[in-house]
Amino acid sequence: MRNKEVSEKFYELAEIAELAGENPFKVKAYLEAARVIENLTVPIEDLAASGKLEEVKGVGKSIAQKIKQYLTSGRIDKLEELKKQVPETLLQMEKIPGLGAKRVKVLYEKLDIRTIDDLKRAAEEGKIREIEGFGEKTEKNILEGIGMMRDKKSDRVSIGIALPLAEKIVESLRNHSPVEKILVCGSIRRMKDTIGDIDILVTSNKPDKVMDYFASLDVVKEVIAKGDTKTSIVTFENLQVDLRTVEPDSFGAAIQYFTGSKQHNVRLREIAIKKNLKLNEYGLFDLDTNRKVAGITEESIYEKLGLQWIPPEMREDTGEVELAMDGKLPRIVTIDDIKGDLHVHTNYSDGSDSIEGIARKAMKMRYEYVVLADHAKALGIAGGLSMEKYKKEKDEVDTLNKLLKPFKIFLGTELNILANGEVDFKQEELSFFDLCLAGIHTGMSQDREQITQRIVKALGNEYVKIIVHPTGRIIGGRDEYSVDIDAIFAEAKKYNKGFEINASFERLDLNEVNSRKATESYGLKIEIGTDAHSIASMDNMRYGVGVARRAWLTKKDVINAKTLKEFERYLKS
Ligand code: DGT
Ligand code: CA
Ligand code: CA
Repeated sequence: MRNKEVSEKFYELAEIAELAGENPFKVKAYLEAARVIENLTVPIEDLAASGKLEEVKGVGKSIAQKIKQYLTSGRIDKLEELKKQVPETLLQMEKIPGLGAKRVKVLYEKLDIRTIDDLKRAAEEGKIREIEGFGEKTEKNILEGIGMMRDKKSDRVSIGIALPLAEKIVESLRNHSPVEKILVCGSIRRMKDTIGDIDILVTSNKPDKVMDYFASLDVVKEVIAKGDTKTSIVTFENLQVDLRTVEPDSFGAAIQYFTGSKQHNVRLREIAIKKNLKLNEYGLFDLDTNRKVAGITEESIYEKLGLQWIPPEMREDTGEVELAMDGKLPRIVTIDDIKGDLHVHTNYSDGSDSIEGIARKAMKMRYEYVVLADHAKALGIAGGLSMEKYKKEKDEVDTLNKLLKPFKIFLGTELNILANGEVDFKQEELSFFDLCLAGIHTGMSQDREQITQRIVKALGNEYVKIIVHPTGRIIGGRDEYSVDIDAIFAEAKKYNKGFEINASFERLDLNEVNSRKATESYGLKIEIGTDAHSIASMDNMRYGVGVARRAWLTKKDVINAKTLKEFERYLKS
């Protein structure tokens, strides 16, 4: 049921519409719709599917259209349009305890308060209490609210939050400031699963212009430091972003240095010393003459150190330097090697998109196949399917496959590993599916022995081929459940079963350590699946591939790097 989610969108729409100065009747209508949807007792997606939205009180033609758009595409055009009209700083202000859209709008109109800094100053100067309807108490609350917002300690965030943000900043700088070269370095370039801060390097002949523009970006909550070569800001997500300008003839050395990791860089400097060279962020220098021997490109630095160029994802000093010295780096898997997504949810269960939409997206991503893996019946809250529903789904798959050839849709299922290690369906029913994935969705607080035994039992089921999100962690949400990973890997080896790197950026599970262990120590195969519940989330594949690359996986370790032919053979095995 997606009522809550849709309702929240309409609350957001109402707030933004108010800030944007939309007609008050419209604002009221959005608010009313949000409340009605929140209190509906039937799933709104069912009403939409049966064309009954407009029968709901408070839902007229235009609101119904917006609901439908949101349910199918995950966005509301009107909302996106309004967002462009309202400065991001106002939207953020509105989240301060004690302030709502109405008040933010008044502050903006009466005192020209546009940012949290403006607000703080006005409150400190006692200007806010003078506005009608505000008073001294409100002013005090606002100051406290700002304090609370700023004190919120920023933890590491998922790469799925940090990377798109970094890309947005890079695009703005590219389009609106005089940058020449620009690259995101640090842990993002290494595709680490969580990110502490964002490091961006640029070259420019007008660095001060670039710095000014950077500090004025609408993602900026606070400028921490602003200098000639480095500016640091904090975004509204509480993420720090460091922007550095470097000289063009040091760019290679600088991106090498600021990509890290620190441990990898330490190793490189040791190698440099042995060769009577010195490596720093400005270049590689001959110790006797102080002459620069490399620095413009990163490749030249590795080359002069006698190393193969090392992919950023491998730069953690876990053996990559030795291999690069011997010219023996593995060819790690790339996003282009991926030929299909084996874990996608459709609107048959709790996904938001149709089979055809998913298939067309997969084709656009140049995949050769996709596996639909809707939830099975035991997961009621996610609209888990009965065998009858899967059969209906299969009919649609068969019809589409005729149309989309040679692209191929497979019908899979995401089974639940129940508390006793059994799954949702009987063995003879499981034979119906092209691919059975299985995962733990409930009973995660069982003890280590119990959880391990559950998975061991599921691995023994001849139809279960892959264990999905094997440790259950949610980044920033939930720790891994307690499980003996070596025991389940050893068991899986007996039957040649696979494990998933769940590419959804809140999960990234298996993580890099366990993925590397599975392949290196146990010779197991890995499936990288997005667990997408919408077409847009199928793009999360790149985060899963990031984990795989950090785990040194090659194409042959990855089940969905198989061509369609090879994959069909795998399904039959
Ligand atoms: P993060 O931000 O915690 O996710 O991780 P990184 O790796 O992005 O770390 P960060 O932002 O502190 O520094 C970026 C890179 O700069 C780091 O990977 C290597 C380089 N770096 C920073 N500080 C040092 C240092 O003291 N020594 C060396 N060798 N390199 C450093
Ligand atoms: Ca960083
Ligand atoms: Ca940094």
